[in-house]
This record gives sequence, C-alpha cells and structure tokens, in this order.
Amino acid sequence: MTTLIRGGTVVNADRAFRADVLCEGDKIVAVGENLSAPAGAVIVDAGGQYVMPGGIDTHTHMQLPFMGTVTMDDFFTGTAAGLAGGTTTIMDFVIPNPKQPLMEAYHTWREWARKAAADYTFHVAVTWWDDSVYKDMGTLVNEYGVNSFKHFMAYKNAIMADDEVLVNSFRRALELGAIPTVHAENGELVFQLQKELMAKGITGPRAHPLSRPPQVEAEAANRAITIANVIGVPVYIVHVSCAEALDAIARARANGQRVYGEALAGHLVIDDSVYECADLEFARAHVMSPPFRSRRHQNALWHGLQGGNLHTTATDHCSFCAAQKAAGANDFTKIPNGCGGVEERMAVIWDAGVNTGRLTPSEFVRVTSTNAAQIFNIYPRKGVIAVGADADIVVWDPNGSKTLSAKTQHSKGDFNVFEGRTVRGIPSVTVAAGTVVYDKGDLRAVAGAGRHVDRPAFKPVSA
Ligand code: URQ
Ligand code: ZN
Ligand code: ZN
Repeated sequence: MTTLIRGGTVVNADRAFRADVLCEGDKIVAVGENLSAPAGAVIVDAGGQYVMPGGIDTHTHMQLPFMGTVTMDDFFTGTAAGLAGGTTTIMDFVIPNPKQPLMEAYHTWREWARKAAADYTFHVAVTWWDDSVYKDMGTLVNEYGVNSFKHFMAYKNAIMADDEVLVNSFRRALELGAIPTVHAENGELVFQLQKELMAKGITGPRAHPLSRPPQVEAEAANRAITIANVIGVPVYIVHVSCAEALDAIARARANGQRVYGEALAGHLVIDDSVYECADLEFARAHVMSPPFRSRRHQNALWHGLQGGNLHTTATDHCSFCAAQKAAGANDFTKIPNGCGGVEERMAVIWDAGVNTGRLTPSEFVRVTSTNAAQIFNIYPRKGVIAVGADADIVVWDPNGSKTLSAKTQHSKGDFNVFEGRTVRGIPSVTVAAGTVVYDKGDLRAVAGAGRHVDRPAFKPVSA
C-alpha cells in the first residue's frame, strides 16, 4: 500500500519543515516537497496541520492481572484507544509472579499481545532472584529483543524487589547492555503507613496519598540511583510524580550519571484534591501509585520536562472500572491501583504543554516519541519522520478541539481521569505501519495488526 501525506508541516525533535511524506508498505520512503504518488495511493490532506512521529507510550499495562483482578483494556482495546489518540507504539510490562520463571511469564504476555492493533514491546519485571532469573535475563536480551528490566520497589508481599534483587538485576543488566527501570517507592514505608492509617480508622481513598508521601518516592529514587551509580549502569525512573524524586534525578545527572525520568500525563495535570472528594467512587477511581500530588509538584514536573531532567511522557494506562475499584470500599489498601490515559496523553500534553508555551512542537515530539525511541534503542526506526523509519505518523490538527470523556473514549471502562477537560490540538489522522487506522473520529484498528518491536541491547560503537 502507498500512502501520501500531503501539504503538512513535518515536526521532528530537531526541526520543523514543510514537506510531504510518502509511505510504501510499512516504511517512509520519501520526505520532501511536492511528492507525487502512484494511482491508487491513499492521499491524506495535512494542510494547515503538523505531521509528527506517532507517539510512544513508554508505560502501559494491558490485560494486567493485578491486585486480584485484571485491567479493563486488553492488548486490542488498549492499543486501539492509543491509535485514536495518536500513539502508535506501547511499551508494556511482563510482570512475573515471585518464583515464576521469567520466560514463562514472557511467553504468556507475548501470547496476550498477539491481538494488539498497534506495535508493542515489553519491559520485563524482575520480581525475585536466583540463577534462573540471571539466565533468563540473558535469553530475553540475546534472543527476544528485550533491553529493559523493571523493578517495583513497592507492593510488598507481592511483586516488590528488595535491595538484593535490585543489586543483582542491575549488575546483570549492565553485563547484558540492558537498562534497569524502577517504580520508585519505599515499599516497607508504604506498608507500615497503610497499617497505621487503617488502625486509626482512616480507611477511605483519602488515605491513599497519606500512605505514599513524596518522601517515600524520593527515598526509593535516591536509593535506585545510588545503586545504579555504584554498579555503573544507567537507570530509568518510571512515573516520577514529585519534586523530591525529580531533584534526585537532577542531582545525579548534574554529577554525570546517566539517569532518565518519565512523567505521566495524569501527574502533569491532575492534583491531589481528587482524593478529598465526597464521592468515594470518584476518589477511588483516582487511586494509583505514586498518587496525584499537589500543584507544587505538577509545576516541578513541567520544569523537569522543560529543563531536560525528565525525558519521556507516558500514561501507566492501567484501567479498572468502578466495580473493580469497589473491592477497596472498606479498605483503601485493596483498591486496585491504576488509571487510564493511553488515548488522551498526546492531546493533554499538547494542550497543557504546547498551548501554554511550555513546550515547542519539536519539544513535544521529543517527549512524546523521540526520547523514548532513543532511550530504549529503537531510533530511528521509531521516533522520527525520515526515510527508512516505520510509517507511524500522526497528523495533528492544532486547532481541532475535543472534550475528553468516558462517554466518548475508545478505551474500555467507565471512567476517564481527564473527564470534562477540553483540549485544543488533537490527532486528525493516525497512520500505523503505513495504514490509515484513525481518520477524524473513524477508528479502523485491526486486531493483530500490531507487531512486536525488538529492541537490541546497548553496545559500544567502535570508531
Ligand atoms: O505501579 C504500577 O505501575 C502499576 C502496576 C499499577 N498502577 C499504578 O497504580 N501505577
Ligand atoms: Zn508503577
Ligand atoms: Zn505501571
């Protein structure tokens, strides 16, 4: 199939310029002015619009079994929702149960993902340690295109990685040329604070942020960064939500350490007042970890993105419906943690980032796509509009607007954390692997069209 995107302004992380984009099969084959296409080609009119690399969401959980239930979106509905929002690649997580062989979990997730409508790739969580984990990490890197391993420093008595696991796994990642990533929260502190709050009778969702104050995140971020420093491996901190964790990243980077940080669209625009709402169903719907924070932290996160200490934006898309969240009606520690956003990330960040002058369009591309592709070693296959890159493209209408709502979302579930927010700047057309999959409200996602994206290990390049 040939697709020509005509008359738009191409925006890459380094520059913006007027050009048409010609796609042949699943690749971009020409970028330039006045391109022509053979008869029968699909023509997309991008006049007055931006033509940008499809979004990469570095952090999603489709079909995740978690806290006694399974997330609403599977790999089809979740990736389809992403395509409607301009996201053409998701990075999801294989999360083995403690003692479960990594390879067994990996194959399970790969099977679940076969129905994905958009490209996908996996971080693999290291939730326990023994020689088989050491070996399987090698197999994953050398044979399955995995170059990042995730460590949950929270969720004690479930998937939490203690320091022994962190140190062993970080060392192994260094040997393999892979990057460790961490969910930075001190799981022991969370556990103890949860017990104290419950004992005091503070059982509702407003206890959730009280059990996970910023210091809990800062301690873990500092610890992970320190361990990475001693071992000499880069580290990537997922869903940085507070100024103190960001400070840890900034400090380490200023000292020459290679540390990357991820911000979530939700953390950038939603504040912790949601937990005070008298409507407990609404408050429970916002329970995720780390929790939403005060405006002070939101401002810090924007400064982190602007100043280059935060690099990627994601969603942690992990949606549960009200009935699932009600499992924690009498005990906030049992509310399944997680919120949605894969469909809204790009528009929310454009509206709150570009429309406010915080980000230029090129900076927007950098934090929604290019940096992710570079950090996780799939650039320039992804993250850029250039000859030879995958034809994953979003045509962005800077004047289009939309009011975000659970009633109109493609994502499954009965809640939208961005409910009622009107955004200006929305995708008009999404092209994935050279095919128009979303066209002004018409979603044409196809189950199974998404492909697994291999990510090679990081190797020194010799001169
Ligand atoms: O911690 C996470 O990233 C997942 C497993 C759960 N969702 C959440 O609350 N962030
Ligand atoms: Zn997490
Ligand atoms: Zn997550």
